[in-house]
Amino acid sequence: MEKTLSIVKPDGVSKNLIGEVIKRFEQSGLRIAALRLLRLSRDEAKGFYIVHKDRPFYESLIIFMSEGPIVVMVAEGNNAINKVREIMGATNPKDAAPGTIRADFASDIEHNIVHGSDSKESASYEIPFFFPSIDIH
Ligand code: 3AN
Repeated sequence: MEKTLSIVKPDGVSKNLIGEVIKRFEQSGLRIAALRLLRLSRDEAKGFYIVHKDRPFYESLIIFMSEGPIVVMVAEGNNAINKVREIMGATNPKDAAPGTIRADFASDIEHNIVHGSDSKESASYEIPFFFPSIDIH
């Protein structure tokens, strides 16, 4: 069993897609092991995306990710990290496979509805960023 951190980003929450994202995860056999709705401060968003600090889109990403509430969750299952990334689709919705969340709902490469950890290493930073182990069930 593997765990991954997923986020319904501010655009996903404002488009009423919280249930849609969770439904797709659950229907693929993943189990939701932890769940919260919260709003990131600017500093928290910077900390979460610290790996991107030197990328040209970093500042814009921080503004976007702190502009409204998000839903953060831990999804668990076989091959959960890759499974969530398959359900999300490619970062740029123009490249996302038909039927993926980003192909169906994302407006552009930045406003792309969902986040999912991209490796075991990322998941092991991102899960405890939001959830102490006592809150993962
Ligand atoms: P993914 O979310 O598919 O793992 P990352 O980790 O490369 O993609 O990027 C993190 C987030 O940064 C993306 N979800 C997106 O919101 C934003 N982002 C990535 N690349 C760009 C870009 N070229 N221009 C603007 N925003 C970007």
